[in-house]
Amino acid sequence: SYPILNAEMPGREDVLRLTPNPASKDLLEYLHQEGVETWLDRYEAQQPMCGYGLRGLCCRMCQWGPCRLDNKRQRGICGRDLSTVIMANLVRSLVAGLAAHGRHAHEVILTIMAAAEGKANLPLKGEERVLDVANRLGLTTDGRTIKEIAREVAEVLLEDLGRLTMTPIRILTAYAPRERIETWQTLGVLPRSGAYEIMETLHMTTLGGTSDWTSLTEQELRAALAYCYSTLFGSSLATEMLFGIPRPKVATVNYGILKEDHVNILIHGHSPVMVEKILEKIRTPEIQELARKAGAKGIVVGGMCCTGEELLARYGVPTVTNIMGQELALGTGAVDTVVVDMQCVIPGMKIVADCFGTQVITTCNSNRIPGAIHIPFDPENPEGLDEDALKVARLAVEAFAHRDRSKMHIPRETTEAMVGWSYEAIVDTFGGLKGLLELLREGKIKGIATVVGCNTPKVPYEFNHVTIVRRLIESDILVTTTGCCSHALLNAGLCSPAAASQAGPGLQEVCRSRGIPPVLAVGGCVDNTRTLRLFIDLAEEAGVAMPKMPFVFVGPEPGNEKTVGQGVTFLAHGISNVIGFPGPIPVPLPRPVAGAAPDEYDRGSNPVADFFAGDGLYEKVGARIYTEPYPKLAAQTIRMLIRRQRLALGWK
Ligand code: XCC
Repeated sequence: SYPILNAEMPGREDVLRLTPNPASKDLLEYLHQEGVETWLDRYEAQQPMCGYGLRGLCCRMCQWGPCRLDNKRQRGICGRDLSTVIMANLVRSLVAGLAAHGRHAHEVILTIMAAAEGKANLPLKGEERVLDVANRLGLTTDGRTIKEIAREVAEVLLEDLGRLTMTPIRILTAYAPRERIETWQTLGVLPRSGAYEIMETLHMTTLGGTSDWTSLTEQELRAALAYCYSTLFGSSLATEMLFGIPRPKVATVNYGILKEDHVNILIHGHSPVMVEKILEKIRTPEIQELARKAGAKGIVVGGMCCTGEELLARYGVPTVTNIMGQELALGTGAVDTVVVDMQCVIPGMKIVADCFGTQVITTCNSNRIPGAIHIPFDPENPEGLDEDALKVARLAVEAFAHRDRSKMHIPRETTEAMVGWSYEAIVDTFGGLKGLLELLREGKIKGIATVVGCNTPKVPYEFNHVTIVRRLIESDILVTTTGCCSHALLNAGLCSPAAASQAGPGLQEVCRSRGIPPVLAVGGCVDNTRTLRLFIDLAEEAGVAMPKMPFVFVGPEPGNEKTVGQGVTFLAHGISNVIGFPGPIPVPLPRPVAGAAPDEYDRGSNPVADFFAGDGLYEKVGARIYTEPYPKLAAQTIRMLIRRQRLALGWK
């Protein structure tokens, strides 16, 4: 039977009581008083949410339906059963995320080609990465210019994105551990490319496609591996080739970086290509002078979402907030212009922008917004890049003169952070992989948890991220973080070396002696590759298969379709997931939900939940999914998992 899920969703009071950043609380209250609509108002208006949709039991993959499946109607009109519907919905959302990261990778890879061919005025700042990837791929480097090598690497990355024949993804062969490749080969889940697996997934799940839900679990793994090695690696490596490998640096973050008497420009999205140029133009004497003429004391650039993380990691450009903070940032009334590229730019942001007269500039043809100024970057026609970036910089500065100063409400919070934790930066800080492994073995660091992902209104905004991570570092678990989660942790001060005082004795000593924070912000979401590479290489250094290592993937507040692939990527590598809110699977919760009537509890089990949370997936890849919406209990689950792994390894 298929039980009904009824998790406790927070109301406005819960959000205001529990959200950890005083600046967010302040702005949520302020905007509510001012009658400016935000996600919180629309979230309330959506209650109660559709129970079929919440559980992945609504099938909309043909025009016969939609079919809603439950205990009484266990098949859709075509005869498709519950498990197939749940799995089809899941794997479709995974490939939607794959498409998003794939489009991101595509833009950066084509930009490398344009830079290498001299069409785009962009230097290749990441020579070290170009050579490293070329060597791993076995390309000839002797006697060739860096541009020639970069061009060839970019061709491989592009092919990995779009290949249609059964040749393995070359980056997978170059970076994945042998033991895992053999496992995936045995399971028959080696992918062809990002684009192919999207096509195959949609093909398998359309009307009259597969009715064997277990074949969709295989496609889920296959598509996740394509997601990982063609789009995440594709974006992350290509961006490092273009703009360099980040190194540790100190920065200031949070809403208080916005200044009343400065031009405030926010950059937002995921692909840091055009914004790199815009930043260059903003720093020119011409634009600085223009700002002074407009009456500003200077120019502040602040970052949101993953484009923000990219600039934070590379240049220490301050970040402000994440996907669910974007409306709040504009609600300060102090932002003159927001420049957006692709993904996670919610339509609600423009509604708030219009309330405060904020200028919105879009730079990606895939992410148009009605009423915004559109100055697109096209890597296949990059000749106008400099001119267009200058145009954006000018427009952004000129907007300062039109700001309505009666509406400004800037919270004062600023937070210090140490950022720029690339794979190389982490390894160097610990004196090589050996050094970090030794700390793990002796138990000064008990394990590594990568705590990542979006925000969701289904938990009190940022509360789960911050609560879980506080508990983990207290237990000597080192944390790496990316994306919207990292904005929450950055603003909470957990990425500052001073946060070492909140860590347990072992981790505290490790951090103090190196002057580093217990939470390492490694970059945007595509840079989960940095943590994955660390996990792969540490396991190899230890001579232990990945599923045996004391590593955990944690997604406390999943939101975007892109997060599905992140979790399954780590699962495929043998790293268990602890997820804060159930995915669209009817998951039996471990206990009754407070306040709910007994018959509303989730009880029993179903084949898909059993597969992911029970032994099905575990027997294939050595990892499973744990679902725990309550953050203190989630932290406890993570501690137990790590403890169990350590005991099995014979580590204290
Ligand atoms: Fe988007 Fe990347 Fe999710 Fe945040 S964490 S909501 S995907 S910005 Ni990447």
